[in-house]
Amino acid sequence: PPTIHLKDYRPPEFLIDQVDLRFELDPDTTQVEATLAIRRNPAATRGDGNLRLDGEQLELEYLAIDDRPLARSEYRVEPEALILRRVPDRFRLVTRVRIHPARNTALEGLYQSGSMLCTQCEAEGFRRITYFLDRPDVMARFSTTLIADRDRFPILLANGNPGPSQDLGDGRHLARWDDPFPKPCYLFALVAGDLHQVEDRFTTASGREVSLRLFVEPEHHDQCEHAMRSLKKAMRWDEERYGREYDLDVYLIVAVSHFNMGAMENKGLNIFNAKYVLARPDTATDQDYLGIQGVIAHEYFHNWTGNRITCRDWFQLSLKEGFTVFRDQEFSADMGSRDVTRIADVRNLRNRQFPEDSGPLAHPVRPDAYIEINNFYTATVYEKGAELVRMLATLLGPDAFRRGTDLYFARHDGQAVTIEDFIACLAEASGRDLGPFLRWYAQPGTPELEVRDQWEDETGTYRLTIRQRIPATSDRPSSGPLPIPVAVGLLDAKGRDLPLHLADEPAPTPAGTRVLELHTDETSFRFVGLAARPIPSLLRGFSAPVKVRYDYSDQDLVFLMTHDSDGFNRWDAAQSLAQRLLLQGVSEPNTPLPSGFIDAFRRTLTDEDADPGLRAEILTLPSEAYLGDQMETVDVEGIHRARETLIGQIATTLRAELLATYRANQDPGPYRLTPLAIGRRALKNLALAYLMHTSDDETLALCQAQFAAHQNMTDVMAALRWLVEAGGETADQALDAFYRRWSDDALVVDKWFGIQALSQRDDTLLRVESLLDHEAFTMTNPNRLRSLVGTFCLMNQLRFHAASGAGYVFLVDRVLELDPKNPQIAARLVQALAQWRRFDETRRGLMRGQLERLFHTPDLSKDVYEVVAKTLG
Ligand code: BAL
Ligand code: ZN
Repeated sequence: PPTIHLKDYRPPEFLIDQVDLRFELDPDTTQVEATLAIRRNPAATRGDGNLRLDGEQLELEYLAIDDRPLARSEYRVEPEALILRRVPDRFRLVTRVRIHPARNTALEGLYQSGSMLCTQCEAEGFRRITYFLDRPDVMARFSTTLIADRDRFPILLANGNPGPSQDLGDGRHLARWDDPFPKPCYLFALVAGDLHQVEDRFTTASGREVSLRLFVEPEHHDQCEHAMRSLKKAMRWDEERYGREYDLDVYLIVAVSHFNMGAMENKGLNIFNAKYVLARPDTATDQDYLGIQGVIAHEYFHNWTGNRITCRDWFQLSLKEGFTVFRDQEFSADMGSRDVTRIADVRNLRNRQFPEDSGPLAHPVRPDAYIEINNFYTATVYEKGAELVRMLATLLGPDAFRRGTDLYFARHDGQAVTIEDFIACLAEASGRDLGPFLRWYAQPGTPELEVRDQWEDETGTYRLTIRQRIPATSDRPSSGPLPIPVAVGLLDAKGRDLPLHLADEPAPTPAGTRVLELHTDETSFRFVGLAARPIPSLLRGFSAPVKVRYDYSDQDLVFLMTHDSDGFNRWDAAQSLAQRLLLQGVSEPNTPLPSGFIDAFRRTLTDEDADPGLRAEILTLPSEAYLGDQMETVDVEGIHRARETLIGQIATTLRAELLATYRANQDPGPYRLTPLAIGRRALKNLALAYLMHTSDDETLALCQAQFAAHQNMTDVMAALRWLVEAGGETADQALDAFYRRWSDDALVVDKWFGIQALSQRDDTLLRVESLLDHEAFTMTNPNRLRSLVGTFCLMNQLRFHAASGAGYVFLVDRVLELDPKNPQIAARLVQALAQWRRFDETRRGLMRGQLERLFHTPDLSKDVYEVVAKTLG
């Protein structure tokens, strides 16, 4: 398959100003008539006079230019295109095609989910609906007419504002929608179904009344409140933080059961994976609630960062995704605990993006080549992209950053633009030269900062020297030094922040954090006026997506973990120390713990003054996969053993404190979603996890009681997790009871599959294999597939990487089964093998064998082919 390159970008030769779509909807065969007002683009160079429209799996029935049906000699149909010969400079094209939603298992274009019909067009799904210039820099006004059976599809939705509707008298009805805002076709959407509607209202800052409507399958009518509340908060926040108002009369969200991604920001009609809409305290965990709040906000924020201003081409994907993730992260931080939110975001980055950035699928935040764009909806484009925008915000400061985004919205509204356009607005508004910052968008790999320091007692001077090192990637020279904001604080022996006085400045800045800027390979900062050698707190709040190397002693880390005023760095110090101990434990299993470690754990556990959510994070050990990523060669069993040993030591030594913490954080009251309530549940369940490590009768009874009490899904899942891990009859009984209770709620059943796939028991693969035959398992629902197969292969390092290689065979069997049906999800699963070179020789060989088995399969999708080819290298 061909590779598409950024350097080959050319403006479109033709533009489309107006699109009128008419759908006669039916799951088996839907007829789509498109009327396109097309004209030559004056800004583009003239080609051969032909017009090539994208189209896949379309059955062409009718084709006319300016009302004149075309003769066979005037056009050609190819598998992925319709080519019109010698078209006029301006004309009206009418096409009519037939498509088959019920047969669409790829879930791109128009497809059936349960009894409803819905669409997913990003990135290139619109070409499966009608012939079109399916590229984001072609922006058109759309009107959509939907015709369908009134009983089966009483609700008919599309983008924009509702227009007239009509009963057609033959059992069918018609609805019309008009979107006044020009948009690329990837933002097109329609939904038809028999859905329950929840309605609310929002008055924008300028007094515009907006009707907010959430549509769900009828049985979920009582799981919508949280999503609606989150939407209203997000709308207000975007007005206050970015001056962005909503612009249509209605804002629609539809929850669907079959969805490849999390959600989709279609103009005025967001389509969501039901997982990111539905919640009730007894069905959804705290993490689900927070995920919904974040994704609802994310899709809403896209209305400005993505829709009103979109991407010129798909290489610019991070223009909308990086910025929008940054916006949703900040929203979540404002709604909850800022430290805990930041920790979760950074953990996610380190667990998912760092490995990606050092492996065979590494790519810059703005990739320069792809085979299948669906493979680039990655942690790098999204989460590292968000870190880049965060650094820009840090470098500019809040006022200049806001001036810059205001300028961006004013200047580029209604346009399809590039990352340079965005950076230019920030540069202009701040007066800063951000040219070098663009290197961040072109440079793959995680930079490292080597930090050295020097103390001069006689002058009270402390010097920090920071060298940046950009990892070499095989095919790319380093692009030069990166601008890096490094937030630091200096602590005195009591743990207080010191005033920071740089030698070349007239006066110190007040005690606290300040941002040092790196612009060259190596930079020194001289702090003066200090009474004693300080302890540095580096990269506070994770001010840049880098790895810091500084030679902290164990005692320094214990000190920072218990004293740093920066909550994020307290966590990070604990992580560094735990990582050090665990990796030592892998190579030398009987090394005693450093003095003060358990004590620091105890103090954190019992520190009633600190945020319980933050305490829970500090006391959570790094995951096995993360530890693996820190090793030259991943020692699967060694890591597991070391981690279990440390958990055991903590659980045994601190048993009394853990029990007391568990009891003190029980909350018999109604479920609340405050940061404090969430934090207390997290701390209690962390204590339970440690206690269940020994699973004696007392803790087993606690765990069973928590499971049976069914206070809320957070507590139930925490208990079930450890009951399953304990195994035996209690595990089976709990799993049976859970399934019986929830077999009608698909999202809860997903949890049931997931928890079994996550188990570290040695029969997990056998269990997962037998669950493939369970009545509730299906490969055709992406959530279900991810919950069982995805969880096992991507989140269970110990069992997926069993030395026998059985996990690898299992994975590739599933990928081969799935690829012809849903290549997008198949390609995601293959990524479980991306790190194959990092394992021992035996596992390497086994993984390579399975990758080659895939590679030699005929008719592989572009999606899977690209991942496999790059992974094999
Ligand atoms: N645009 C794809 C889904 C999302 O990032 O919101
Ligand atoms: Zn997005």
